[in-house]
Amino acid sequence: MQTMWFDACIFDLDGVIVDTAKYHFLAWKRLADMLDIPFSEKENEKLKGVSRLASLEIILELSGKKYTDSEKAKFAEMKNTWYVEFVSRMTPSEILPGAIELLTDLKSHGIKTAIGSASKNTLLILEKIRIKDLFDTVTDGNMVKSAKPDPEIFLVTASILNVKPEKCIVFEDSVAGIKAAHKAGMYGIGVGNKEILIEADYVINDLSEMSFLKLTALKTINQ
Ligand code: B16
Ligand code: MG
Repeated sequence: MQTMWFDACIFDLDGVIVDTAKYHFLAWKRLADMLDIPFSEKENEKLKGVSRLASLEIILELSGKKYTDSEKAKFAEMKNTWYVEFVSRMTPSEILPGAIELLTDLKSHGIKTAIGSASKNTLLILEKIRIKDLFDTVTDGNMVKSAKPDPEIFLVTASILNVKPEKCIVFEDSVAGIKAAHKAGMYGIGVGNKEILIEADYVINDLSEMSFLKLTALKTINQ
């Protein structure tokens, strides 16, 4: 059998498989409005791929005020309750273009697939969109201590899959996620805007632009 330069593909969830970023934004915006903090889509970009508490810190910094840890915990819980209300109404129709086709293609060629998401709501989302069977493993924010751009989430995923980091490809929509992939020693494909994902090794608009065959041609290895 031909040796591939990659053995596994790790997919971020929010912004790659589903567009939950819009629900995160609506829930954070509600909190920001409640606290009189100016918050727009532009500031929201910085929250992509970042953990819940780190996202809250970024928003609270915009207020210039200090909050206690118990206030912060309460705000994070409020935001999550609103977010979960949106997510609970999700259906498989919200799976982004090309996701099912690419996952099926990869599996038919023996490539391992995984989710590597910072979200603690990953399992709920996967259940709602009924796609979990297409992944060999799911690693989420409940399983790691450090959030992206720390590489922990991707290194844990690679270790569960029993694949070397250098043989993993990460699909990410966030700057923090591409940094995390690189720190893990993995190839990082940006999904989204080229001007934002400048550090990515390659950028696509969505997963419908990628296939097993295209991936094999992306990088040649000297061995
Ligand atoms: P939760 P990903 C990330 O998911 C989101 O991009 C980020 O905006 C969110 O704050 C984070 O999950 C935590 O989500 O509050 O549901 O635990 O992009 O890594 O799939
Ligand atoms: Mg994401």
